[in-house]
Amino acid sequence: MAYDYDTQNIFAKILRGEIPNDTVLETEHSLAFNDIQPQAPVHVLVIPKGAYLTWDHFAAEASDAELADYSRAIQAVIDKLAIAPGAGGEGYRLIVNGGKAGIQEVPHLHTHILSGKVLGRMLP
Ligand code: DGP
Repeated sequence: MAYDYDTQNIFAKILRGEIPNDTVLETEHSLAFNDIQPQAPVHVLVIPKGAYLTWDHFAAEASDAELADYSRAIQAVIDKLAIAPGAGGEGYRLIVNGGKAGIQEVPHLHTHILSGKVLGRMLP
């Protein structure tokens, strides 16, 4: 499978420190920061530090360490913000858009974590 990763995408620039970000949490292989156009009171993006275009690219080529780190980083944000129902929070939604049909705007894998309001139904 060929994955055409663009090293000039905005999240690659954030990872290189070329543009600033509002960091929520950083791990060895992942970075979480606040979305610049929040769609909810909590809107955090979690990205792998590796050059992965989409979820399928990441799942195919990331190491076990990167895969584990990424899922744990997402959970670490959920824990840090205390949004999990099990932790007394209001709940949350995770979204990963992939490619054209998924309306992925930034071509570097990212998971949206949304919370802080009732989000409404969103399956098409
Ligand atoms: P998506 O449609 O899934 O590719 O969402 C891209 C998200 O990235 C969107 O919610 C806005 C956010 N975003 C775009 N540019 C920047 C940026 O420069 N900084 C931050 N923090 N977020 C950005």
